[in-house]
Amino acid sequence: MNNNEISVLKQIVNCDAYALHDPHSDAWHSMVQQARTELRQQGCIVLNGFIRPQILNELEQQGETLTPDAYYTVETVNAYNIDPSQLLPDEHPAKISFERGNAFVARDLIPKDYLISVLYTHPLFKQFLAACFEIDILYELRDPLAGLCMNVLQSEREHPWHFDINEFTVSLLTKSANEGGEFQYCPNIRTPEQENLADVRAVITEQAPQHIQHLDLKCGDLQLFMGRYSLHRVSKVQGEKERHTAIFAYTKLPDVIGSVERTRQLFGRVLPEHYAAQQNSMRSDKLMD
Ligand SMILES: O=C(O)CCC(=O)C(=O)O
Ligand SMILES: [Fe+2]
Repeated sequence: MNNNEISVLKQIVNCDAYALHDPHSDAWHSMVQQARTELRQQGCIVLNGFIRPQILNELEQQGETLTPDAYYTVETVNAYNIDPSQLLPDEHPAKISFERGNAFVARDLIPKDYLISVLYTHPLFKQFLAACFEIDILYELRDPLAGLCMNVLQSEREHPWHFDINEFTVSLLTKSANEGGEFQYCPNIRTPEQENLADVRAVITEQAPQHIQHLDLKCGDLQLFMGRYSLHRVSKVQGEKERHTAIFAYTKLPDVIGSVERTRQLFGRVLPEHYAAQQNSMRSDKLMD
């Protein structure tokens, strides 16, 4: 690692608290150990104050310049993002639909010198995350639109209960709502082998608050999350202020590109790379979505 890369990292990350710049240090190893333990138990860890407080304003402002370019649409979805008209029993939780009102700014609209782009591609950031997730190497998506996105929730919009397609996600709150916009999740409510439909149904019909954890995220907190197994949502944003998160998606395998259908849903457009990759599949489990 050259000194320039280390100094770039130190301008963004609070390296006094999180020693990402020094993977050989005891501090780095104990941080990773703690993250692994919490991820195994809870499927989630929050690194409070991960970003240097001096640049939080810049981080928020950069996000604000991007949001006019987000793809705004309100979609009817279910927790699995599958077609609910397929043959499913009436009590199946995929029969319950919600309005997904979050908007995404795609990667090709985020300048390469923006803080979130620099962080997403930084080798020391990726090395640290790979270690936390107990993976040898994390790859950026080869998808020109997904991989790095800004997620925008305007007033009265919510990101309803769902599972992610990716096994794990890393996100960073860059602007918080005045009210609402709370991240809520049910740790490991399903496993690669078991859907656990009864509990999922209980949660999304508001019958099982005991399964739900609530996160009080602040701008600059980094969240590591196993979103394929933990049902989660962002509650409705209230008040005028928007909620913005940067979503850093990585995969265990190189060259991952999203499907044509999903790309169109999320970004409202599809590029030649998506059609070319249409045959590729990244599924590694037996789950339905
Ligand atoms: O915006 C967030 O905090 C989480 C977003 C999320 O769950 C997703 O994009 O899949
Ligand atoms: Fe998600």
